[in-house]
Amino acid sequence: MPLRALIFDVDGTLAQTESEGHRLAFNQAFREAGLDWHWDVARYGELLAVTGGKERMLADLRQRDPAWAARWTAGELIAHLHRRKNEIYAGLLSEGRIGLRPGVERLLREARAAGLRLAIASTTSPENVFALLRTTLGPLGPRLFEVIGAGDIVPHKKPAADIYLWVLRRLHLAAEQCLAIEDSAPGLQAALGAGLPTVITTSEYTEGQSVDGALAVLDGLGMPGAPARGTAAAGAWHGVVDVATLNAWHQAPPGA
Ligand code: XBP
Ligand code: MG
Repeated sequence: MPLRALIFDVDGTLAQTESEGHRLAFNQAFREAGLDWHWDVARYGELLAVTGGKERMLADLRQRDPAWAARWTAGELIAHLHRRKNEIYAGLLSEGRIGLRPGVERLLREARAAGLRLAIASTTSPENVFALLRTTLGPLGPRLFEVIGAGDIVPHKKPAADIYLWVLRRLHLAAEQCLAIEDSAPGLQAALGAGLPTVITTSEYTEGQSVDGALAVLDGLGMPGAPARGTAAAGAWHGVVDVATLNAWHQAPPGA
């Protein structure tokens, strides 16, 4: 089946948003609320195993203080912290502190020119996705994507396949007509669970994660003069991931 659409993950894939974006915003929200919580880079890396900001805070609190976490006011606090964290995160984006990863804008442009449809499947809150697309691609950035699936619109976040299945339904496409681009093991599990062939571009926190089953595992999408490196099937691969490359991997998956 010909490739018709690319479905992008957001955090880690479109941009390195976690350590200098979400993490900083969480810590500022904690401080403003008078809490002595602080997530350093290493602790945040561990906590990324829990997808979703609200879920991540609750998991951390459950580990540190299960009695506190069980109180009904914990839910209220977490909802407040999450709202504030997203406001702070939007502020960091509007200061231009986070850009798209190299090769992302190139591939989006090439994909549009080739008539491929574009979509987003993310665990993060919709307002964060829209803010990132606007600050990096301009006010109409979100409109490049025909379907944007994000946050709590599905009952189960990645690694569940729900968000990808939601996006596929709205695209009216079969999984075999699409290709997912992800950066993490939970993201890959979600995409594969929906039947999607998937390319991994590892990010600041996900290098070395177990990503068996991906079409290719690369350190990025690459740019002319700065190729991506990694593996496709069992073999080493380097180059610039363009529409022709994705079509070739999609039609004849490496190692098939
Ligand atoms: C990454 C995530 C998110 C963000 C924070 O999602 O796990 O939880 O860290 O987002 P993805 P919220 O890679 O699927 O885009 O605080 O808005 O939940
Ligand atoms: Mg991700």
